Amino acid sequence: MRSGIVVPQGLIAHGRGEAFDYLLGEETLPAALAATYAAAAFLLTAKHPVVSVNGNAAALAGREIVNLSSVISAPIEVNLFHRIPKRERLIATYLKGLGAEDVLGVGRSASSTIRGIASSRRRTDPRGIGKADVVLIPLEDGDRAEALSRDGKKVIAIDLNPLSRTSRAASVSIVDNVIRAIPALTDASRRMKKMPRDSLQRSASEFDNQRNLARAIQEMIRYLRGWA
Ligand code: PTJ
Repeated sequence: MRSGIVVPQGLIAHGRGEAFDYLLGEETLPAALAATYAAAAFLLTAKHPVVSVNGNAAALAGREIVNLSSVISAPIEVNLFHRIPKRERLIATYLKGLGAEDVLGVGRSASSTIRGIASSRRRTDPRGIGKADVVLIPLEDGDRAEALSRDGKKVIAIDLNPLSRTSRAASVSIVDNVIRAIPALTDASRRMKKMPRDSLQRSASEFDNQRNLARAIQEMIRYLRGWA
């Protein structure tokens, strides 16, 4: 936050996430793993997959995001709620320093818009989220997930809160901490790359996000019962 990557509000977002992480024992539960495989299937069969990054995601898992983007051959796009040109450039430079080849969405390159969003997050890069069919959004609030879905894009969310609007609106919600979820998604993608395309498409289409979210909540309840 002091270097300007994360905004002060991001610390509150982080705390919200940590509270939920305690409710699942700070580990990856089976529902999150099932969602991770479905997410890998969506990303590997996408025509234009994109990884969207905000300040929190960059600070928590910048290196892991760069690795994932290279394994799934998807560009990274900076998309900020608190959009300030200097901050966009700072995050892009930070990610490039971690090995990202190109980072989209910076400055004037974010010239297309997502309908139905009031915040600056509506601005997207036509080479990235603008033309994407699958968008990975680690850690953010709900309006954009809903708008992207309305635009016909498949949204993969990573959100520790299974009740959030983002989790509810996404096609695949990984209820886990980004610091565990992104390396797990990278591993799954690396292994699943070898699978035939039709079997990946089947895995993607058979995934039922609402049912898997219910399973994540049940897993939290089971974990808490162990304490009660
Ligand atoms: O960098 P900017 O300008 O785009 O600002 C982004 C923030 C994070 C400030 C903004 O998107 C925000 O306020 O988000 P919310 O509404 O707090 O939503 C964040 C969601 O991420 C919540 O549902 C949290 O439970 C969840 N979350 C927080 N930390 C983690 C997390 N999910 C996964 N892993 C985490 N480490």
